[in-house]
Amino acid sequence: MPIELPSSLTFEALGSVGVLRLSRAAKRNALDDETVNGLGHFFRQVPDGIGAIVLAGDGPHFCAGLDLAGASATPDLLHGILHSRLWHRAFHDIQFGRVPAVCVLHGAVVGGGLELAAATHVRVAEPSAYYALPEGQRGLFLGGGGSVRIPRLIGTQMVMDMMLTGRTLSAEQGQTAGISQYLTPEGGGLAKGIELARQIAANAPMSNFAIIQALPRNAEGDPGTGYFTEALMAGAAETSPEAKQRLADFLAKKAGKVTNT
Ligand code: 1HE
Repeated sequence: MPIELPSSLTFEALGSVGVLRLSRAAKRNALDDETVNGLGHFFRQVPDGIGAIVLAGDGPHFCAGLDLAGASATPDLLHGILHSRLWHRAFHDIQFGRVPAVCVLHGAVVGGGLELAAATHVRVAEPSAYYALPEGQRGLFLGGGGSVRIPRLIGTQMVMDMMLTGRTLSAEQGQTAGISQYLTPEGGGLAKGIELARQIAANAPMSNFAIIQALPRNAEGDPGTGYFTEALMAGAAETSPEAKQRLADFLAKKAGKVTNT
């Protein structure tokens, strides 16, 4: 059944990979409530047969962050808090969804756009990508989970610097800081994102589930609970029929080796 999406989001299935695009280029893919809700809705209902998602942006920029037109109309404190919680729900469903997401970054990746990218699992950047958190300049604060996720990527001091001084990071600096894991030539981001998503989709689904659900929780939680959860996930993965087949293939010399590419 086709997923109903707002006009600001476009979905295309490419075999085992789904490509979801922010498609509100005229407003630089600024995130209004409809788009944020649409993102959550999509990641809760990733179609069967899709093993990984590529998230990209139409037009000259990945995402200009929060739609400032909508934000300027927030009537009171409670609505402001609830608005942030709406983002939290949607981005939680990206980070802890059924399948991993690869994000392709180009142009402005700012404010809520960087928060969105931080909720995905692998980030690919083109040289035009640049990163900023202009919340301080706009009289705002992070509201899409960025104060939790972005320091874990690049460190609290760097986030503080970006927010206090309005510092912008280039694609190269973002790569060094840990925002992106891959840097491609200009225009090569989508192809790289799809290539990575295909590799991810070829993994056993139980392994991918454990990687996106258990790994970050174990890395950030208390070690005792982490080791216990790890054991549960390891057992679940190891005893899955898919693992049995893959291990048998390796032992029968029918599976690929790990090579130094
Ligand atoms: C927007 C937005 C937006 C563009 N909300 N409408 N985010 C920001 O502070 C970033 C604000 N935007 C910019 O700095 C620039 O627009 C860009 C660097 C992203 C792009 O520049 P450019 O020259 O390519 O485009 P533009 O001409 O500035 O914008 C094109 C249109 O998009 C224009 O509307 P138009 O009707 O005049 O054509 C812009 O008004 C509109 N537009 N960005 C609304 N953000 C959960 S909390 C998160 C808090 C934050 O994200 S704070 C950071 C907000």
